[in-house]
Amino acid sequence: MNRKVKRPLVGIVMGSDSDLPIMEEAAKALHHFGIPHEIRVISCHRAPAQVIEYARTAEARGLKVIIAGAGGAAHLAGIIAAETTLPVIGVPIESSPLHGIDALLSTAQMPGGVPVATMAVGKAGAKNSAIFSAEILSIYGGELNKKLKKFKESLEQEVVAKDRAVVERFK
Ligand code: RP5
Repeated sequence: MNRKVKRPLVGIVMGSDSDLPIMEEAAKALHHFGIPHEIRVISCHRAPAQVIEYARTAEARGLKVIIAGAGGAAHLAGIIAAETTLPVIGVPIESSPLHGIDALLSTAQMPGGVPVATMAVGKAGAKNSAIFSAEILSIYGGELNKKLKKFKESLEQEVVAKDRAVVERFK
């Protein structure tokens, strides 16, 4: 699927363009699964009205999942979750002197009633946010579900290949 011609199903948002090298991992994984997506920079601290507008219009625009990556006092995912009933996945980013522990806690510690599914800090979290989106979108089966199963098998095959290489090297 080409995200330029298909209506986006997943929205990737980030607090700053400095987050892009991390959040590109999410875009790459969505591309791998053929999931149409959009990418936006919308800061909840520097442009809060835009964040609220984005969250309030997301469902009507056809989005099914929103991925929000931010660093520091990372409130982006939380504010979006406050303004939509779509599932929101938060990716904490290690951009401050506290190396992401601040973003992790502020993304994860949401008050009861406003969930944010919090991923790992950094690139692994960004990649997992896309895989988790694919899992949400594939709950009723179909092609995407088959792709996910193939992906899981490929993870095992990679480890098996690495194991063989290490065994061979230390024979
Ligand atoms: C957060 O502040 C952003 O998500 C980013 O991780 C961090 C630094 O932003 P810049 O100062 O690089 O724009 O809001």
